[in-house]
Amino acid sequence: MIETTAAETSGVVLSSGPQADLFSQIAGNPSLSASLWLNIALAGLSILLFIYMGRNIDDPRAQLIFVATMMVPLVSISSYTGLVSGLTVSMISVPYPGGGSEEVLIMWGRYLTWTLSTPMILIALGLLAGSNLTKIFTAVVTDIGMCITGLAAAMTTSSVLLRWFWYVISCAFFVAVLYILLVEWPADAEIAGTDEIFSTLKLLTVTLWLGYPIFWALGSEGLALLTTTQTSWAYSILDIGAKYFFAYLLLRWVTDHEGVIGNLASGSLGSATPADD
Ligand code: RET
Repeated sequence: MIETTAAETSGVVLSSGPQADLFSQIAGNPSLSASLWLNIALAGLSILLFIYMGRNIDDPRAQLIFVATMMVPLVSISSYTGLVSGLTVSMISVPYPGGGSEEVLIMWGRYLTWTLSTPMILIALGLLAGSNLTKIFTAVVTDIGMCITGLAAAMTTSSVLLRWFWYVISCAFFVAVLYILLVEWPADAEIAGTDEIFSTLKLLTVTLWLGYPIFWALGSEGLALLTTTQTSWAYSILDIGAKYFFAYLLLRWVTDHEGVIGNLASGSLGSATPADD
């Protein structure tokens, strides 16, 4: 028998099954939905704005920064589309430290897509700082380690201890990323002559990125002091700053200072050479 649902008559064709149930659960919670749709809208606007801002960039290193930065809203719009559609979320029985467990909606797609978006942010920052390839590689692989083990933490249901052990492993990877951001790249950026913009972006990045593990611990994946909707809003707001605002500041600077980036490239990707070297 073919049933006609409200969604079908309104133009959204729904099938039945677990994914459709998750879709309905999200769509039926206006605040949760808004936390996701807001990011889809902002990612879309950012993509259009950034294409416009980058239209005249000629220098290859500046273009590379531009491409890496453009990927951030592109991954984000895909990520949030996965979440609203019910594709990358699941009901998971989360064990809590106090004992007992609860069936909660886990947005695991976030951790998966951070694996693609956060390396782009780091590549852009590393290129801006005039970093060498070794440091960029190290930042990227430790960051991917952080995201994948964060995904493992969110998805482990067998043991509360192992769930938090994954969390600790993820934090250890994060420490390596923070070290490069706070110690290695500021020194490179000073030599490269990009230290002013680098220190602004470093401060923004480090402050906002620290919010993610904090909200993971407080949210429905961790101690459940926050509801799923509150956790989702926390990540969505952090994302707005860490992705679109970050990318806007970076691209605005790159378009205004293409020459500085161009001089950096006169060495190679491997060296942080002074602008007039
Ligand atoms: C998790 C939980 C486990 C411990 C740590 C985490 C860190 C996540 C971070 C995410 C940053 C995401 C950004 C996304 C933009 O697209 C995985 C939450 C350390 C730092 C900036």
